Amino acid sequence: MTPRRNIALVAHVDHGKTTLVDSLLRSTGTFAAHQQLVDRVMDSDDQERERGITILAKAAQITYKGVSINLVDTPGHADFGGEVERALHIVDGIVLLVDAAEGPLPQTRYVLSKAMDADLPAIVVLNKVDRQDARAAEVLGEVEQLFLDLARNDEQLSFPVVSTVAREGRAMVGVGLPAAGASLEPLLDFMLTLPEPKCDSDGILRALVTNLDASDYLGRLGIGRVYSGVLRKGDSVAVCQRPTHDNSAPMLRRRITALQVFRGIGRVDVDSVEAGDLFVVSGIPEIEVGDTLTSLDAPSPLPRLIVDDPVIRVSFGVNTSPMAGREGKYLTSRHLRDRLEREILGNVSIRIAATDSPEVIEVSGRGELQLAVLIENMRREGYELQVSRPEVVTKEIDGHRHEPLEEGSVDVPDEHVGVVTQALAPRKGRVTDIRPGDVGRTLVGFEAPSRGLIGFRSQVITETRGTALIHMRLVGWTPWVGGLPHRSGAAMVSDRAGKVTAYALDNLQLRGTLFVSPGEEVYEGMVVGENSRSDEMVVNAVRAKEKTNIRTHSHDDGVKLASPVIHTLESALEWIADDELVEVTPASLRIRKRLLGLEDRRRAFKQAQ
Ligand SMILES: Nc1nc2c(ncn2[C@@H]2O[C@H](COP(=O)(O)OP(=O)(O)OP(=O)(O)O)[C@@H](O)[C@H]2O)c(=O)[nH]1
Ligand SMILES: [Mg+2]
Repeated sequence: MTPRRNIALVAHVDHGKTTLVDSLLRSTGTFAAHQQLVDRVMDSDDQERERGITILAKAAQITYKGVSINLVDTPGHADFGGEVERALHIVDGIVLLVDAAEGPLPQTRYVLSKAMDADLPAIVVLNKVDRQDARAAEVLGEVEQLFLDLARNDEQLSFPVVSTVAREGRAMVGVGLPAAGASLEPLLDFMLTLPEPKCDSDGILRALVTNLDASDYLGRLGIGRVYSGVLRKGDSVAVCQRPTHDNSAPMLRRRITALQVFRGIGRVDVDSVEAGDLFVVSGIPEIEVGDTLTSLDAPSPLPRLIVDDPVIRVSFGVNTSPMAGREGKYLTSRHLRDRLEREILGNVSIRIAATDSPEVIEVSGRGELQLAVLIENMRREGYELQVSRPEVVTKEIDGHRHEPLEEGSVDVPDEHVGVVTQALAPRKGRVTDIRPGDVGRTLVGFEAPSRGLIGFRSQVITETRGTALIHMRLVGWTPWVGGLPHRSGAAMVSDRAGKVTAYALDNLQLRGTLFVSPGEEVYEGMVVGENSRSDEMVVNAVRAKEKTNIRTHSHDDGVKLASPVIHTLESALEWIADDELVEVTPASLRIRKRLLGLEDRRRAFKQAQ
């Protein structure tokens, strides 16, 4: 049997995990010298490439000194923390990357504590030692302190340290700047000192599913690790499923029709996967994360892996705006439903549910960013839809309604501490800790209900002019905190269809902030801006200047318009109220009232009274 290692790369966002995987692939000759390799090859999804972040954990395989190493690249963004937790179940050690300038940040602590819980040994990589502001020796001190805080036993306190320039594939043992001609061998050699997978190829088959994927040809795929025995193509196995109300150990009998392992950045078909290796299995449409594949004769499931429940939900509806169908290809409820059903095939943390209306589907997930990524994917694929304001999922605990609670930290320049504390107060947030960070910066720790934190990130980023580093994650449930303030102004709503004129906007801009520009087409019930006051304002945004006398220049003379607020998908979803929707099409984002006609809104308002 080939000796092997399973290793996860974990770190705070942007500390260089995916870049290091590139260099490991190159330096082990996984790519032929002539092969062109894009940067961050593991970030294969379009949005991963554009946003520059990893969203899904993915595995690649390299061979070094005769040892086959599965590398699991994980996301550093907190919305995708569940991906990291599940990845830790299939590895036997971790590479903890820390940016040599930034030092350990909140997600560094989070992933390290999870690794320590699982008793996984670590290699510490001080990455980006080439940065002008690198302070590797100091950062190592901070990392040591972090280990002291989190270690469950003394063994966990000793770990090898490597300094790297991941981007250039250079490494050296200890702290310093690797020489110009250095390679990644020092790091690879330490990887071989991480433990071999503990496994028993002779035992009863037990294979845990820790992730899902989907393929156009093969349907739903289950990804995971064989803990004991051998998983064989063609064999029939027991699939141990999630317990239900009336069955504490539900089980299916299924045949393994196709089996793969990771090879380089791809996957290859195999006839069997031995204990200790990672597998990709197809042909079991019911497969879920947490399931064990085991022997039919003597089923022996592994402890079930719990997937965190979604905490935020929105509704996806058929686009009913007067402009529906102009830009998209897929418009019907059938299209939406099929697309969402395909999504949950391979996406563990998204759930969907039917609603009273066949035109509307409820979609829930782990965070705003996660849902935004899904919506963005759909519009790029040619879908049109309308989306409601995100709301949190609540839960009854001891007869009381609870809502999700998050803890977080904001790293800001000293002069902006007030921005953070003032943004938290109305959101029912509580500052838990204020301490000095890097020179001239402060770390503000806080706790707040998730509901209050919708929009917090964009507010703080804007008000600190992009200088804040924000990190939040779910920690549990808190009793419902009651009403929370939303935006300060109400909607400015167009009362008719037409093309926006500069002349009309010139007047309207005195009353609030505008979302549209001259020439843009609007419809009745479309939101064109935010009124400075808190009552809805119905306006004519298409009014043309009366032609009392003839002018020499054609444009609305001398009108000076402030530039409009251009909403992103995320900011539009945060901004809207319950009686509003965001209309999403491949080319446009518009905000609208649910009820487009003024009379309809008046009637609904009266009925609600
Ligand atoms: N100066 C310098 N920059 C680096 C180095 N390694 C990576 N980077 C840069 O750091 C940025 C983030 O790198 P990624 O590899 O995407 O980081 P990541 O940890 O995978 O990020 P997430 O997956 O989103 O958590 C990129 O712009 C890299 O080019 C390095 O050794 N030196
Ligand atoms: Mg990455």
